[in-house]
Order: sequence, then C-alpha cells, then structure tokens
Amino acid sequence: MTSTHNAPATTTGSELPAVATELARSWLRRMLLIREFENRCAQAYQDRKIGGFCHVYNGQEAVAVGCTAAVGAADPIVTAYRDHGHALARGMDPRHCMAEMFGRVGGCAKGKGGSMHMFDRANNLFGGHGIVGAQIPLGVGLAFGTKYEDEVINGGKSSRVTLAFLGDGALNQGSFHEAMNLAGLFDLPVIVICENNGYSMGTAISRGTTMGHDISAKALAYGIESAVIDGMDVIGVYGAMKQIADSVRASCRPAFVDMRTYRFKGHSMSDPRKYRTREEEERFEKEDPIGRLKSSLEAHGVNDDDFKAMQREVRAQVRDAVAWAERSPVTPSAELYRDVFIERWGPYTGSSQPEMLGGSETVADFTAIDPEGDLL
Ligand SMILES: Cc1ncc(C[n+]2csc(CCOP(=O)(O)OP(=O)(O)O)c2C)c(N)n1
Ligand SMILES: [Mg+2]
Repeated sequence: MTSTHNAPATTTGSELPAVATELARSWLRRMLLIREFENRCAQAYQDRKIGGFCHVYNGQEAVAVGCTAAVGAADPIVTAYRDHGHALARGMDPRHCMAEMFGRVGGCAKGKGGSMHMFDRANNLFGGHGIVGAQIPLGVGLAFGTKYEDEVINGGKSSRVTLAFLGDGALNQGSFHEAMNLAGLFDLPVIVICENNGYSMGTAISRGTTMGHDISAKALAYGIESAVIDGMDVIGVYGAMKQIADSVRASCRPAFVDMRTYRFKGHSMSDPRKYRTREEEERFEKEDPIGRLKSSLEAHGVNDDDFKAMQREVRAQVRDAVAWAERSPVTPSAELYRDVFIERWGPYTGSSQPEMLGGSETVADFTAIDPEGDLL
C-alpha cells in the first residue's frame, strides 16, 4: 500500500526574497554536507567500518537544516535515531560524528553510542535515541527544565524553545500522547515536529496510524496548535518554523508540526523497499530539497560552477572526516561504563551490577536489599 502522507502541505515552494541569499547558500552547503556524509556512511557500512544499526537521512535534509536555522543555539534539540543530519545541522564537527559512527574514542559520545546516539552538549543536542518515541517526553522535560530555570530559578521570563523531533511511527507510542498531554497542561515551550516520511519501517502511515491523512488531529486532542509544512523546501521550512518558534517563545504554549518529507533510501541499511513503488520514489526524487534550493538560488546568481565547487568542498570535508575517524583509536572496553552513571553512583567498577542500583558492588549485594526499602 502506498503512503497517503503526501497530500499538499499548506506551505508552498518558497521564493527567496525574505531570506538573504548568503543564508540560503549556507543551507545549501549544509544540506550537501549531510547528503555526502550519509552517502559515505552507507559505503562505510557496506565496508563493515560501521557496526550496529545505521539509518541515513537522504531526502530529509531540509527538515533538520530549516528547523535548526529557525531557532537559536541555546534552544535544546532532541531527536530519534535518524540523527546524523540533526547533528551536522546543529554544527557538530563531521569528524566527531563519523568517529562516533566508527565506534572510536574521537566520537561525540566516545564511540559508545554509535549511529543512533549523536549527542552534542555544547550545541544543545540531547540525542539521538533508539527507542521509538523515547525522546518525546525528554523534549517535554527539556522544555520544562528551561522554563523552570528561566522563571523560577532566575526569576525572569521563559526564553528558550525546545525542538523535539519524531518519526510518524512514533505517533502511535504512548510516550507521544503522555508527552503531548503534559506539554499542553503545563504550557511548555516545545515544538513537537513529526518528520512525516510516510513510513514506519515498511508500514505506510495509512496502514498503521488513525487519521494518517491529517495527523494534526492528534494535536487538536491536546489543545495544541499545529501546522503542516512542506519539508522538502528548506526556505519554506525556515519561514514557517521561524514564525512558530517566535510564537511558542512568546506565548509559552506548545506547537505541533506535520512536516511532510520522504526518505530516499531504505529504513536502514538492509531494506529492499518492496513496500513502495519505484514510481512513488521517482515522484519524490523530483522534490529533492537540494535540487529545489539550487533552482531557487539560480535566480540569485548561484550558478552550476558555484554548486560544483560546493560539492567538491563537502566531498573533501567528509573524506577528511572519514580519515580522521579511522585514525582515532577503537574505544577500549574499559570505557564501557565510564560517563554512563553520574559520579554520585559511579564510575562503574567492573562487577556485573552497575553501582547505580543502590551503590551495591555485586548482584548478590543488590538482591539482598529489601525490596520494600529505600531503593525502590
Ligand atoms: C519502542 C520501539 N519499538 C520498535 C522499535 C523498532 N523500530 C525501529 S525504527 C521503527 C520505525 C519508526 O518509524 P518512524 O518513527 O516513522 O521513523 P523513520 O524511520 O521513518 O525515521 C521501529 C518500529 C524500536 N526501536 N523501539
Ligand atoms: Mg517515518
């Protein structure tokens, strides 16, 4: 069955005027960087340089780039496992991102997280989460945290907006509904952005989700305003998201976005894509966000040579990232539990029972603790 998510979005292909050409050029470069990074990841995965799961972001670049451009560096971001694009859009050095993919100490999480767990504290990126829907309550918690800090601790006005990204498959998780309810109830400054690419693994949204043709209905149930945005048009994403972010920042009310997009590759590295037709893929490939921005920029003096020069630049940058990651040492197993548990309980000292569980040294110690006691 084919997806029904590609009904026309309320935003249309955008013209450039409101956005400075230089800014749009920087988005084009960033999208090209993400595309090149993902292509090299796919290759490295085939070459067995990357282990575990790996989900690439080809086709969805305008979402991460447009959304991050619409908010400030202090605004927290949290996302799911298709996260390399968000990390790069947010400003992570591709070297650290690639080293994380390779399981090397130079990775953003010292190689302990891998593809699905890109973290960048300096850039306020709070992951990268592999459990479908897990990051939505975290996003709501981040929004609660910034509001509490700004208003209660500092006695000022709430100033930050959190972006919580999810896939359309996560709409059916309880965590989405609990998080939306709390965000609505507590007036939290969070924008819940559904990267609606029409599929949850091999399941089309029309097969797995009620109101799949209009998921804003889900936000309505929680009294949360929503918008439908064409996620293949970075200028439109930026413009609409800027308005929404400004409004959420001012009103301290949450918002929900149905961001219509498409993933050009399979769900993960081993997906023959038998659940969708080649015609459908071709239709979306014509909407390639990179091609669309390139066309918009042509009228503003960015020609083919400029585009090719940009491509050469990002190729060199990603080649350098791969070489750097390969030079970075493989993360030793002694690192496994370091930085995992907070210092009060850690670091882990090598028993099979993490010290987090009541400070016990061993499993025997832990099981000896009275289940009615403080610990639980
Ligand atoms: C709680 C949970 N259930 C199932 C899975 C297996 N799983 C991994 S990805 C995925 C599909 C999610 O699709 P979507 O949210 O639309 O994200 P997309 O892959 O399209 O970016 C599923 C079911 C999981 N990781 N976590
Ligand atoms: Mg999806």
